[in-house]
Amino acid sequence: MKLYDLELSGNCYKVRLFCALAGIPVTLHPVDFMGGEHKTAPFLAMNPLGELPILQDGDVLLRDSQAILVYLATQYGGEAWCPKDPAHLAEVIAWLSTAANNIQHGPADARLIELFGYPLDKASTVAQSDFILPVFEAQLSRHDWLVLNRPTIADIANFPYIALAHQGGISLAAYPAIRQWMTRIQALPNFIGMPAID
Ligand SMILES: N[C@@H](CCC(=O)N[C@@H](CS)C(=O)NCC(=O)O)C(=O)O
Repeated sequence: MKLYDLELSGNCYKVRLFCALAGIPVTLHPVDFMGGEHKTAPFLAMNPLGELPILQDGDVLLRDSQAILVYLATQYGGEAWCPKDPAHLAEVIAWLSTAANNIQHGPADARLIELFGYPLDKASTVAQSDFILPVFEAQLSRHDWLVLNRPTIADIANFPYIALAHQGGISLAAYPAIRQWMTRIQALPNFIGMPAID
């Protein structure tokens, strides 16, 4: 199994992290992102959106970190990381959607501005963070994990860009339950970090 990867990408990291936690062997294929390799014809043939990560597992070729987590968890993880019953599965998907929307357009985009100079609207990323982080804080004040009473791909999908929020100038000081949840994730067996996440 091959992951087309970028070390500094939180979206790639969530796949690397999940593979480590679930014990799924994966070969990393680092992509020359700054050189625009992900926008070349062979890459656009794999992902017309021109984005990383991309996962190749035999004949299966997948884009989007959330979709990749669903595939890996259901193909290789049984029900441990992704419940099958419809109500809980839908809850997981709601949090995956939150990762791709609110967290992406909040702390993740704030980091893109501060770290990589992307021409995005900083005020909008701060407003989005101010909206969504209290939602996480409320949920995690009542529960150790986002869904069910155990870690699932819902936690893994949201963790990276919340843990990297400081790089976008978004403080987690007002969110003690989020910080405790991050500590719980970092204590999971076989946890791996990335630059700026120990
Ligand atoms: N929803 C996608 C977003 C992927 C994404 O935006 N990836 C970034 C790297 S973190 C990328 O490749 N961006 C392309 C670019 O900025 O040109 C996912 O979760 O995988």
